[in-house]
Amino acid sequence: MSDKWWHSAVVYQIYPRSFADSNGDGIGDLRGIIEHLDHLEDLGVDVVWLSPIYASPHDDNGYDISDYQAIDPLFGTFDDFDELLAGLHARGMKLVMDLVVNHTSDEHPWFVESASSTQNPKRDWYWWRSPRAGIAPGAHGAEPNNWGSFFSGSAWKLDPASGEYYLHLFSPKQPDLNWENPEVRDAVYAMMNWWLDRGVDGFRMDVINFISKVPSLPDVEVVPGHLFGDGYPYFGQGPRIHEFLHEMHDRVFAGREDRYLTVGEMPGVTVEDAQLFTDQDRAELDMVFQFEHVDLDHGPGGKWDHRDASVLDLKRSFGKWQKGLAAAGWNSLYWNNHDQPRVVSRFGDDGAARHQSATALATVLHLQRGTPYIYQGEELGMTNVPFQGISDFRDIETLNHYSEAVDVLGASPAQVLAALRRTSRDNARTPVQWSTDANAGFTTATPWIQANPNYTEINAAAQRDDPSSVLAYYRALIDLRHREPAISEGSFEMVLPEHPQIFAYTRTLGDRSLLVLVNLTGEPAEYGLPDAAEWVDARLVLTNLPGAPAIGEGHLAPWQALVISR
Ligand code: TEU
Ligand code: CA
Repeated sequence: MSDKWWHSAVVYQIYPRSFADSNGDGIGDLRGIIEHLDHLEDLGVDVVWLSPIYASPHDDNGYDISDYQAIDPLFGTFDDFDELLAGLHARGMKLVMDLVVNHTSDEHPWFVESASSTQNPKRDWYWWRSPRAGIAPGAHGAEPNNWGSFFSGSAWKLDPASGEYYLHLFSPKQPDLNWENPEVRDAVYAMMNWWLDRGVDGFRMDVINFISKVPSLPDVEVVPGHLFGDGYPYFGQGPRIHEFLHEMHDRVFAGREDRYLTVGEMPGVTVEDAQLFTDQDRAELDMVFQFEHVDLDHGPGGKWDHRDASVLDLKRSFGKWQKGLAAAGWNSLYWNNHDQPRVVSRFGDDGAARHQSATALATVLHLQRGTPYIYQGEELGMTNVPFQGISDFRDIETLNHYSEAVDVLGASPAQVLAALRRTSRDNARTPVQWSTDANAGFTTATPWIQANPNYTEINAAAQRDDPSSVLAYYRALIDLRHREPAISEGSFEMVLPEHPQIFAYTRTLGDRSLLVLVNLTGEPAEYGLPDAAEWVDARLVLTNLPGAPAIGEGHLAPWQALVISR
């Protein structure tokens, strides 16, 4: 495996709407990011992944794009964009844009033309189908197939003018592009090249494993009690997915690939698929976001049906992906993003042991083999939010789930709200907590979504100069990755695989080894190393609990992380 620059890089995800508001409209913007570049440089991250800033009706907070080559005025202008890009590059940081090309907005001119008539030359740029035979258009069951949308309801919307339906795996305002059509692919590649020619450094590709569908769009099994089924077998890793991604690589990145980072967001992808997607010899993608570890606490009923995930569950999942992509391919490493609840509330302890558990979880993730991603506010130990009622939420997925569960399926509002508080994407979307100023220093206006009330304790200003802060610990982890080739290039070996509390592994490169030992529980943990003699002269590299028991004593305090080297 040749050393790629992103092996030692750390990526920071910015969800611009919630990062920093510079013009007092309550919504984050590009100038707000420019005003906080020092925070990113001080943290030491190498790449910024910027969630969509393009023209959008904001039905799904910008993941519904109406012009791929325009900056939405909410976020600013191209002058602001160029200043941000120059500011990042001047600080030695790169900018990766969010590529959302499984679907557009229904207000994109491509869709407006496509929907204007069944004869329009762009009709076949989207998935239009006639109603199911014998059922009146608009009646339940008339949809061309029985797939459900990720945002509740059918994956089809009827266009009364033409009497045909169009496919939307997400919101009705996010019609799926038809990648079978070479004109669609040509237009996407041209747009990607336009952004690369502007100087951006790669793309995070939204649900890119959905772009190849089985063209016959077959029906699926519908679970009793549900109105629609899961079409994933026919749109997840479809028949032409590798062909399309290889073609994209050829048409956009070939000849200059070492400059760029490409990461494909792939819900449901298996490690076997990821081996194919990320094998550099196949010239498809550099890495993927897999979802196995963030689906571990989903019960049989899906994300809103909680089950407790154990430390062993987490170890087995991460261990499988480390092993699966060891020889070829590459892992992305993440706990958080704009779709996931905050990890310290999810797999840690956001109460008394918030600091310890946040830093323990960060240690487990950052020292694995792969490229770590930090989501805005994670470096501060930001937590889930004590949302009171449904009016506190903003996310379309959350609001649609509430109305379907309560209004259609008759579920108890209190039960559904409890599930939303635990799992809603809005937990990740409240303002970054900069200071104890009003609204966490995010805005001088009323923010588009409330700030977490705990900003008075958890904020960047309180941590910036505190060497014992979560922020300082993240800086140390990033610095270690930059300094230690055994972390960026070394092999990974799980240690104590069956220990129910301790997530432990070694990283080895040549005669250099590091041992990472993390107690991922709130109880003390005892352990015995199989090769203890080899670590007797080990040197302490990093710990999240200075003064706690050091290596060789066979026990770890609650949430204690130890990194030692020999
Ligand atoms: O997310 C796709 C995806 O996997 C999410 O629908 C995720 O499964 C869900 O939120 C968790 O239940 C991408 C973007 O990250 C997300 O913000 C968009 O809403 C979605 O695609 C559509 O663009
Ligand atoms: Ca603003």
